[in-house]
Amino acid sequence: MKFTTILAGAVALAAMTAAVSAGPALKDAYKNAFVIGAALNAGQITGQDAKSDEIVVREFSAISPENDLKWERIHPAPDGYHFDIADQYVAFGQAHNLYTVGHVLVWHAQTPRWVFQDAQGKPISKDALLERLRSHIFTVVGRYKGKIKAWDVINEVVGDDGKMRQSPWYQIGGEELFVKAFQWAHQADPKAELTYNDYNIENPDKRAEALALVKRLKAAGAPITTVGIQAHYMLGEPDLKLLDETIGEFAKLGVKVALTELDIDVLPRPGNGATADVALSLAADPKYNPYVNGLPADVQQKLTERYAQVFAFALKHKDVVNRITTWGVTDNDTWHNGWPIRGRTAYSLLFDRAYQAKPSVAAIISEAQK
Ligand code: 9MR
Repeated sequence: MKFTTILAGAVALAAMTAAVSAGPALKDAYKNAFVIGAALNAGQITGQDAKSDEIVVREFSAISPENDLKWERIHPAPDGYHFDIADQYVAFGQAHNLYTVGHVLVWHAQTPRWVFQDAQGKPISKDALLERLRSHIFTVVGRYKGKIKAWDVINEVVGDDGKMRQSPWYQIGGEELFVKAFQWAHQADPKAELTYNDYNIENPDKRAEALALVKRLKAAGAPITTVGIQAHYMLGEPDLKLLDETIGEFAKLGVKVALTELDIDVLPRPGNGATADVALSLAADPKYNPYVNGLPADVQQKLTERYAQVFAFALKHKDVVNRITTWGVTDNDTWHNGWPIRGRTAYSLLFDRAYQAKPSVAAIISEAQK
């Protein structure tokens, strides 16, 4: 081979490497603080979205399954489990040495109705529901023992009114069901981190009940290790001082804290601000979808500052915070494109629609280097 050909190849390779690793990776910048994760959708899990996978492997040290380990996906009917995509998700984590999270065991959404009903469609007894849950937990947590390192055991069990959410799980099984869910998950994988996960628990009313709940569950013998602050934020809400306080309050209970589903919605939204209530659905109106042709520089700047602030507060508490996960990889994926109004152009994540790092990434990295 001619020297010039070799040289051309080397130059091309160097250019490629430069494009792939322009600066330190997020995971490397944070390796002395906590793991940094992204939620994966089915396209990313199965390798169809190879460009996102490249970002995940390069930048992140943890993964969560956005939808594919939820009850309706893996256990849609009483007599069978579908583990195809879930297995691929866990294999991806193993292949790339990523801290692999399981989401979710007990949730009021994306759980099929049959779980709570008998063959005639009538509500089942507490004992029958406990047995279904026990069997599900041992099957699923057991299957991925040692590979899934943290499970969201109970999700969104406190309502926005600061009272326990009246879900079928709670109405039929009471708090005892939550305690048992933690105990069974622990028996199925004694080393797994076990999380109570919720949104808006920075809000003082909801936080008060969430704190009281963690105390009650611990007192009743639930091996809860971690509280997951979902962190579905908007540009202006919540006041991030509340995040700072909330991490501090949970730390006092002797649990770790993870930011499990971080994203920041820049789009205007009618109504009462930051929430992640999946039941919310609002009518489309162009005034709520203002950035179809791109994000104005001043909004990008605000988004960047907001992301940097979130990470700065987490770093302040790095003795107790063990993970920050963003709820998706690029803006192509964010659930905010479809919620609470369908068909919008959202900008909630760290990588843009062309798979490029947004300015937020450099700002987050510079927080770790301060
Ligand atoms: O991001 C998920 C979206 O694709 C689903 O349509 C939605 C349906 O319930 O669930 C989203 O993920 C939620 C997560 O599982 C729990 N916390 C709130 C998240 C955003 O809604």
